[in-house]
Amino acid sequence: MKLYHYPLSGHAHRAHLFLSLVGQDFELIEVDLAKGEHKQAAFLKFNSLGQVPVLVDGETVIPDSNAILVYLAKKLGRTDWLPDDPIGAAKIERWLSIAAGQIAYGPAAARLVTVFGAKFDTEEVISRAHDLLKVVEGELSQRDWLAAGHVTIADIALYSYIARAPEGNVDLSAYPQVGAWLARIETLPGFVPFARTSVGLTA
Ligand SMILES: N[C@@H](CCC(=O)N[C@@H](CS)C(=O)NCC(=O)O)C(=O)O
Repeated sequence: MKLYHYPLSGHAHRAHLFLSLVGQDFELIEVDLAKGEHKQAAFLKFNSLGQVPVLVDGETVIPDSNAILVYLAKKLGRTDWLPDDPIGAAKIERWLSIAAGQIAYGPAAARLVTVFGAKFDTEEVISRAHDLLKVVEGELSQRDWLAAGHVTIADIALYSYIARAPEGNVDLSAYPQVGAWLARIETLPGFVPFARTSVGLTA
């Protein structure tokens, strides 16, 4: 399999991390976002939105980080990572929606401001990040993992942008359960870290 990625993209890291955790052989192919490679015809044929990550598995092309998590778990028959039963699957889907919603418009957006100079309302995106972190902290005070009694793709979908939230000036110190959960993920066999940048609270 080939993963088209960008090293500073948390969406791409999400897919990279899961490929590594499930022990899948893969090749990383860097798409040069700075040079606009993602908006050129060769890449747009993989993802008409012109975004990384994209997974290519033979003739199959899967754009979108959460779609890649679902594809891999299903293809590899990993019901430990993505349960088949209606309630278990619905619990995962809830967190995938949060990853595409509150995470993207909260901690990911706050980091886009500091790492890439994106023009978002800084106060608003940081405040959205804290609103979400309070919810995640509350959920993790009841159990070790977000969607089941063990790690699932829900945890992987939220990991990268929460781990690097301080780069977007989102302070994680008020969320000890979140900190412990990040550490649990970081000790999983096959864990690969998301690149760090020295901006925001990590400057
Ligand atoms: N929903 C998509 C979002 C992907 C995304 O926002 N990718 C960013 C990098 S983090 C990107 O490629 N941005 C370039 C652009 O939108 O022009 C996913 O989960 O994969």
